[in-house]
This record gives sequence, C-alpha cells and structure tokens, in this order.
Amino acid sequence: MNIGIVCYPTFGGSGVLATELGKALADKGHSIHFITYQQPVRLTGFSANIFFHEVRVPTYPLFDFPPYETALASTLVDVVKNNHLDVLHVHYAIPHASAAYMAKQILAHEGITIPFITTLHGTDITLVGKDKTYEPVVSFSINQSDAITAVSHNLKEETYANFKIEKDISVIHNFVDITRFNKKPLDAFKKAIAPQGEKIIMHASNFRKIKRIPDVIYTFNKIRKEIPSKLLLVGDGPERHVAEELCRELGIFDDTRFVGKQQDMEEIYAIADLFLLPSEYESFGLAALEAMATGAPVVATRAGGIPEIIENGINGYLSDIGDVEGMSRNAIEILSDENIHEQFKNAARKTALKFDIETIVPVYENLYDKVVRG
Ligand code: GMT
Repeated sequence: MNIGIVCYPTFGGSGVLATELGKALADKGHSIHFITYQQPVRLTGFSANIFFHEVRVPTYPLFDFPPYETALASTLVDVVKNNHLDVLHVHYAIPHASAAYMAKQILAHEGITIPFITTLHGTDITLVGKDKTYEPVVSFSINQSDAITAVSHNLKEETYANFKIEKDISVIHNFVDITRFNKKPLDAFKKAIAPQGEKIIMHASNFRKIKRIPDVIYTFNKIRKEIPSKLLLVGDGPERHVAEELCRELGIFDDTRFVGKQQDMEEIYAIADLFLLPSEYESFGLAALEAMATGAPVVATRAGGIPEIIENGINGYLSDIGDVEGMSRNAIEILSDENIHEQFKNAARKTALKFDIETIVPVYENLYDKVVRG
C-alpha cells in the first residue's frame, strides 16, 4: 500500500509514534511518504520504501503568519497525485486533519479519491483543541475523517466529552519495539552518570508545564535522602531553565544530569533503575512505555491514560497529581529492596510486551485496508 503520514517532526510523542509506525510499515513492504516541514527526528537510516516530502512555506512580507496549513494541503495534493497514495494518516488533529480534509476535497474535484485517518494524540484534544479558537475546525475535521483513532480509552472519552463527534473512535494504543528496547546497559555510560553505583532515576519529556518538572525534582530530592541516587533528565523545553535553577537552589545540581534532546533513547533507558512521570495529563505516556520495555518500573500520576499501562503496585505506582510525598515513598519502596525491584522490573517488561510493535502495527494495517476498501 502507498501510505502518506503527516506528523510533527519533533521529539514529541506523536511525531515519534508516527515515525516508528512509518518505519515499521516500510519494513513490511509498504511505501511510506512522510509529509512534514522537516525530517522527523526518529527518521534515521535509509530505507528504500521511505520517502520524505518537505512542506515548504514560502514567506511574503504581507504574511505575519505564514500559512502552513495551506502549504501542507497543497503539498498533500501534489504527493497524493504524483505518488498514487492509497490513504493519508494524519497524526495530531491540528492542523493536520483540516489540511487533509482540504486536500481530499481538491483531489475529489479531479476525480481522485483519498481517504484520511486522524489519530488523536492528546493535547490536540485536551488543551489546544478545546480552545474556542480552534474547536469548530477541530470538530469538523475529525468528523470528516474516514476513520478516527485515539491512543487511549481515556483520550477517546475526553474527545467525546469535549467535541460533538458523530463517528466511532477506535482505540489503538501507543506501541514500542521490544527487541530494540531490550538493551543491556552500557557500563561506561552508567558509570558516567552514577560513578559510585548509585541508582539512576530518569525522566524524559519535552519539559512543558504539563510534565510538572518541579515534581520530578522534589520527588528525587526526597528519594536521594534515603537511597544513594542520581537524577537523569532527558529532553529540553520551556521548563528546563526553571528545573536547573531549582536543582541549584536545593543544592542537588551535582546529583542531577541534564543531557538535553537525545536520539538513541534505548541506550539511555537501559541504564535507568526507575522512571518518573508526574504529569498533569498524559493521553498515554509513550515515554513510560519505552522505559518499561527496558525494564524500568514507573512511578507516575493517576492522570489521563497512564493507568491503562501502569498497574499500581505491580509494574510501578500511581499517585495523585502533585503528591510528591507519595511518589517518593513509592520509589523508595521499589528501590530499597533488590528482590522487590526485580519483581517490578519483570512486571514492567511483561506489560510492555502487550504493547509490542508486532501486535499494534497490524491493527493499523487492518484499518488502512478497511478505509481503502470503503
Ligand atoms: O507529551 C507531549 O507533550 C508530546 C505529545 C505530542 O503530542 O507529541 O505526546 C502525546 O502523544 C503521545 C503519543 O501518542 C502520548 O504518549 C503522550 O501521552 C501525549 N502527551 C500528552 O497527552 C500530554
């Protein structure tokens, strides 16, 4: 099948998931056309079945706001026509679903039929989409999609609760490539972060407010008082400087390591003993799943779709949003006994297996078949 994938090409979960999906589909023999404004960060290496079409947004002095959506819709028309695409799969509703709708209408005028699937990822619904400025277009373009998917049951419910959706939404959870994430820790790397064999507590995100980065730091500050440990922070974003400042204020900067945005995440997760995810909301929490695939238990909040992967007291722990005390207590409980830690690690790996790429990607393939057959 010839499949067009539209996504944000950045380090965010929706772009990562869309890119990993495209790569997996290409490995299975499909031709995959990524259509986005820059090469997706996880799109590394060469595959004969992968094509990248850059959306160029020409500027003009009149444009205070370059019309990305128009440029995207025009590029979609061009790519669909010239590459005989069978289906478009757009990740993140804004503005991808409306651009796909526009492209579909233009192509219909030329006698070309192109169905499009919209995958909802989270903030396109819960934060940005709900805003009155965007809501009418978001509702309309979701309803015009030939199929709609959401990455968790929670996000499906949120979507129905906040928008007038007249169609069925299928839940297709995030996935992870277990074989790739089942890495042995690199000793030299582990030593560089934790020279005395301290436990490594990890957090990875785009450092937005919704991730509650100060809670990561306060929780770690409590853990380190009981368990010799280091905090490994991966990613970058608006809250990073606040986080660095807080670590200095608490006098724990030497026990923390900010490594910024990273590519080979499987190598990094492999050295983590525990993953912290104290978010205000996560539609799913792909970072937690990737951590679990490497065998790191997750201490997180009971927010959004997180309880769909974390079983309290089995593969990690769930606390209320902002409950730094509870999260540190749970982390200490896991880390203070090697046997308990091992049980949690095994359970984390076992859970990740349920979301393996081999199980989830065929669900998307079936959906493509269904929409193409009409
Ligand atoms: O978490 C982020 O801020 C990035 C965001 C995105 O839209 O790229 O991730 C969302 O999509 C991921 C993949 O489906 C989910 O695993 C994340 O939970 C979700 N983030 C939020 O809902 C905040």
